[in-house]
Amino acid sequence: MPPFALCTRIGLSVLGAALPVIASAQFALPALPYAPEALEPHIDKVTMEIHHGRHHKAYVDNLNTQAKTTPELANLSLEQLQKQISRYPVAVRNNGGGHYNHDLFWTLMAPAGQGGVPSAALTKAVDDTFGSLAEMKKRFDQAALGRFGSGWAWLIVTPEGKLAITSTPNQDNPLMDLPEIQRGTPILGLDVWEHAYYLKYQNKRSEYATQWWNVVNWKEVSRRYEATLR
Ligand code: MN3
Repeated sequence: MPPFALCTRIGLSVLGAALPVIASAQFALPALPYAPEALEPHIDKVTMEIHHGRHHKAYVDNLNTQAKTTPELANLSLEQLQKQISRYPVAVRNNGGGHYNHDLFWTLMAPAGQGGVPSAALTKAVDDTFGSLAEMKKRFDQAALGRFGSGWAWLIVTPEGKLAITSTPNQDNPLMDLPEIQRGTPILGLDVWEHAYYLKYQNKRSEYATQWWNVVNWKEVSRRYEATLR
């Protein structure tokens, strides 16, 4: 669990013991796990500030608005929500997916040089599946570049325990119970919406995807991979 995951839902009961127990928890914007400039020069400070403080915040705010009319949303963890997203309107899919995807994305990056390397277990799985880390990155980049319009590229662990690369449109993700989605547990994801790179890279999504590998947090990716083995 990322260090801030416990803060992603805030119960109203903290407002005072005199209140009756109210079930309406809220979704909350997690703090970035590093300073907004920490990923420079690969991801610039202003992009991070806008991406986190405005785009991600908007998904959270919208989801909280939707939770007012659909109170059961507030009783679901973010992961639970993804896994039953087909029950809800597309606005919940977009904003609930947006919240989950970004909550995950921040943890998958670290300042260059601080993200470590893939663990032995992850390295073996990558080699067994793709032949090499370089080949995995190549196919991942193909998924990122091949996604028309806005969306995400993913490295997932399938229900059979295998690694696979996939991509989703918009704010969909591989946890969602939707027929068009290749399902699995995401352990690495790249946001290829233009808001993630346009200020620094303009239309050059390929250059953004290439530079992004410098700030991948392999410690966290490895941890997430190994969690799927248990
Ligand atoms: Mn984004």
